[in-house]
Amino acid sequence: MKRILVTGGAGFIGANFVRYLIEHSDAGITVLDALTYAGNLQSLHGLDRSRLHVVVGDITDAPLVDGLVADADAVVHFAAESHNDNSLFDPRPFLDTNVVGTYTLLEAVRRHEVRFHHISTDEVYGDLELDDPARFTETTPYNPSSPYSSTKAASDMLVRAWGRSFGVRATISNCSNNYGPYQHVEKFIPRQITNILHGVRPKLYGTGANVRDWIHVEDHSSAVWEIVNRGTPGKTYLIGADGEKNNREVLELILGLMGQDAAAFDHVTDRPGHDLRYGIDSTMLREELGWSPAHRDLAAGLAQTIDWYRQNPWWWEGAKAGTEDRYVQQAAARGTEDAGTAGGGA
Ligand code: NAD
Ligand code: TDX
Repeated sequence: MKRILVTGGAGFIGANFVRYLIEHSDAGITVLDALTYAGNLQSLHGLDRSRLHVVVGDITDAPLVDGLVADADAVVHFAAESHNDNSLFDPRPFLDTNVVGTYTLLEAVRRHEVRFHHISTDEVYGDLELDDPARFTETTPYNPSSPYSSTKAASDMLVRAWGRSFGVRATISNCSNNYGPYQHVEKFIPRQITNILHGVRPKLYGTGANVRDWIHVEDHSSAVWEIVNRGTPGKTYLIGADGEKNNREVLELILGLMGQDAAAFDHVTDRPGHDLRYGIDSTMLREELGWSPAHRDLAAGLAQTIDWYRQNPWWWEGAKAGTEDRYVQQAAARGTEDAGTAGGGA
């Protein structure tokens, strides 16, 4: 493939994917990113600009999208509003970007007959009981819980319909929770690491029994690249690395790795509608495309991630105080005052 259009390439996973492509392919890359609060061009620092072209713009801008898609051999679509807590506070941007934005891209790839890969989430399947032996598979019925996950589910349905009705050559991947460098400080792992670096006690929602299935972002990138190259249009692939752990265990690991007491955190009011457990069965991807994750040790991956945040405060410090202020505002709007750290702490 000569030119890949990566939407959301200045976000956490998109930027890591661009870095992966620079290293593991010879494709030219065009990034289309609106640089919302979650986008950061610094996440692409140091990359070979002869292979990377960045366009600042919105995926709902149909004429802009049409021109960029016309020049691409494939589109890999990461751009989204991605944070559940924000979707509970103000759902509208989630509908605009995740639903209308995906529709806008689908119409363009349909017109220009360009291969499309849609990045989605395991959250479309709802949640599992803690003791359920089952995990999500490609045939699990959709049952999203939050405004965020329902807009991702809607976008998946659009992709399937554009494949069946208009012959768009599209694949979908639904991945579990990613961690690694360049993740916004609003998300669980970087929020707690940067709180500890600021001398602020981490915040655990509810009891912390909720389980997430963690995958290193590099493994997500390698899986997506396999699917883009060798996946079967019309198919959905689940991406996961058998990394289930509850939030309390993850937080205790982080505290231990950062030399803190395992109990040095605060329980705060739970997220409304908080999904209990996600778990991915990625057998199909592994058997059909021979993919497997390179990072299998969460403690080692967390140690590397902690080190990255320690070494790169220039990348995250600018977003920290505003993010914590947003948590305070969201808690106040719900009448629960304990979820944020006003002013980012210090
Ligand atoms: P992110 O919030 O870090 O990045 C999203 C990027 O999209 C930002 O750079 C932002 O500026 C851009 N963007 C937002 N609205 C846009 C618009 N209207 N037009 C153009 N660009 C826009 O998100 P992320 O964590 O990197 O997630 C990327 C994708 O992966 C999303 O589709 C998300 O649903 C999916 N996903 C994320 C995870 C996870 O653990 N983070 C897991 C599974 C799937
Ligand atoms: O301060 C916190 N304390 C806490 O206990 C935060 C921010 C989160 N949590 C909990 C909520 C979740 O159970 O940690 C878990 C992970 O939270 P997030 O990082 O907000 O991720 P999650 O809601 O699980 O969604 C993520 O994975 C799936 C991504 O943000 C989504 O984009 C992706 O689709």
